[in-house]
Amino acid sequence: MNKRQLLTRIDQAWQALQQSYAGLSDPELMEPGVTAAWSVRDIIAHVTWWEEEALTYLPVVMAGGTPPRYSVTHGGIDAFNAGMTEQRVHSPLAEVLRQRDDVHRRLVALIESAPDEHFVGETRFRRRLRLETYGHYAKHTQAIRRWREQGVHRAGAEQLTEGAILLRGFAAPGGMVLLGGLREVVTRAPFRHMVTPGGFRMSVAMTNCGALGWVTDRTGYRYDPLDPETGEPWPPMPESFFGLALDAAGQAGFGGFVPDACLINRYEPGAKLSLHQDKDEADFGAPIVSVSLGIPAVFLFGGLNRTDKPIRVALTHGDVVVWGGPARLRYHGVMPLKEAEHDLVGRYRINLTFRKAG
Ligand code: MD3
Ligand code: FE
Repeated sequence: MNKRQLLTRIDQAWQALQQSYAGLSDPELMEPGVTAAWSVRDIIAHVTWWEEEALTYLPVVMAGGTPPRYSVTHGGIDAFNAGMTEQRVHSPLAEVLRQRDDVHRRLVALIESAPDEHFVGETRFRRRLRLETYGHYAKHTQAIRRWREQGVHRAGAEQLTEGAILLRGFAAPGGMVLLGGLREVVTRAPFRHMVTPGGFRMSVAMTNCGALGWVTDRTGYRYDPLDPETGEPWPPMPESFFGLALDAAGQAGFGGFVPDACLINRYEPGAKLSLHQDKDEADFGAPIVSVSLGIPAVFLFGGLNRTDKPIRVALTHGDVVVWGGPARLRYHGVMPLKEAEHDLVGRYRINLTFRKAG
């Protein structure tokens, strides 16, 4: 395993850990009892504490020195862990989360800058890194998953399946601002009915904003920096769109999500979207954030095979779903819309999907 592979492994273990508590509310993150008396917040603080330990001593190891044993510095591992919990117990959640990101970023930077010699074979550097960081993320990930499966109730956030987090009404307070942004986008890139490679006109009207736009025509599907109707770049993503996508992804545990594409779908009653996978994007590690506005729809959420029986989820104005991790490549679609009318949006359903396409 070279440095790149090691960084990938660390990142995967790290993302899995973030996923395990995605969608939990602040009070839920503070609930004791996940691992013994520890809350998710305590577990995060614990992991961060160990990463800080690695940050302190890995440079010593790299310089050829021998870091002190835990028994010397902290009276043994159990005492170390207990002392950590004691110290962090009063730090506010926001502070713990800030530290989590800050320390982890510094750890990754340290590994990136470490000379290659430390990655050849089972070096002291590698051993110490594994024991103090990624080697024990999985244990905590599993503990949090098990705790959640035991049926915790969350207000507002609902896990549909692993990796699919429904934030009911999340976008509703900003609905009018979003629709203002949409108006600006469609004056420059109007809704149009695209044609599939098979020659069918889609019942859903589409447009895009952001650096890349999803398009389909007789030649196939692709992301394109230019709107084929105008030859111009797609309109920029309105700030309200971008901010919402980041907030929702953050709520669902995808802190670093930076979308470069927003596909906008417009459904009239009767319009539908057949079961499909979203796989034209470059990086399936990034989630997709979808925002529903206007009249309600029944969303179909299937499995990894087209023939897997989908579950049905009613999505209505303001609902946001974040699809990541194991849910990212599931088949999904939208049932034909029923006739309805919405106060702000009229006889339409608008769906924004934010993606990292390039
Ligand atoms: C599940 N749009 O534009 S958004 C699409 O409501 C699309 O307009 C639907 O599917 C709509 O491609 C659904 C929800 C969605 C988007 C991407 C997903 C669900 C997903 C990717 C993987 C799994
Ligand atoms: Fe899709």
